[in-house]
Amino acid sequence: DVDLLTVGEALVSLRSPGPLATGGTLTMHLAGAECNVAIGLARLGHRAAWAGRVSADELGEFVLRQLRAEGVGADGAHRDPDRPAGLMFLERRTADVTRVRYNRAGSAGSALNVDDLRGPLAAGARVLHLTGITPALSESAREAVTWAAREASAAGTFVSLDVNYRARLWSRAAARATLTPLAGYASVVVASADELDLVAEPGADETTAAADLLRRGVRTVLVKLGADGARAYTRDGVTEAAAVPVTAVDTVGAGDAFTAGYLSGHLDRLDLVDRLRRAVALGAFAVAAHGDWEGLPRRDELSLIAGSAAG
Ligand code: KDG
Repeated sequence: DVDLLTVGEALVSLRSPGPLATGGTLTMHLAGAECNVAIGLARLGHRAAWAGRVSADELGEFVLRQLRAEGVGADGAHRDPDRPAGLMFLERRTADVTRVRYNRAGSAGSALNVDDLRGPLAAGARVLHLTGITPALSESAREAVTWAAREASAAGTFVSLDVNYRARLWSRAAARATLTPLAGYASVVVASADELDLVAEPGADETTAAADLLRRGVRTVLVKLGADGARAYTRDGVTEAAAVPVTAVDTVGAGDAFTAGYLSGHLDRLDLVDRLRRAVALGAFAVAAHGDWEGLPRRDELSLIAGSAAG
């Protein structure tokens, strides 16, 4: 058994320090929300595994090497001989504005299907982590994620869902139609405030949406508030955590780091307040460094950022 299994699309991210249209030097990085979470957990010493499809070329090899270098199990990765790697371009337009574009339609990752996940799921995991990105990629990916959530929850596995709405991939209505039922399989749902109504009634406010999720069996609803920290709703009420004040240089990946911190706390059986403290600490590490996951801490570095839940 691994501690955490996650499934999704690993992207090759090409970063430009200035406007893409003017060209110049790009740097190549691994990206993908689920990979970021897996790396966050592996850095903290948990056994994390990732499953998905990668291209059968150098870019697919790059993805696997990066995952392995970070200690993430990738035995559940399928190499797709027919489809290319999904790409993400990140251009820095101003000191604090970055713009993202995807070249991922028809990618290897988007061809994920139920059969790809049978082996990894059967191998067992304490936590199955899913995001609302993967089901937006294709019909087979949507089926695969829904199947995995249903199987894992029926087997009593702790399922985590980060809504992660991506407007470039699907409409809010399409996302709601898939993600609302998906959330019903989850033990923990993570969302930013403006994503909550994608897993509840359209237009539901935060309290109503959280209450609705708890009624449907979700144990914890986590609302990410960025620089304002986070709120957790459980049957026992609402718990708040302040963000750790740091200078933010790159917010991409912060939500994934937050989720990784929370799930690490869950695996370590911390209480809610300490799970949230670890979540906001990892969020702070992520925003204070460039890259989706490069700045995430090892366990002995947790205490580097004041206020973080060490140990
Ligand atoms: O959360 C960071 C992700 O957005 C990034 O790594 C790319 O997975 C990604 C996506 O689909 O946007």
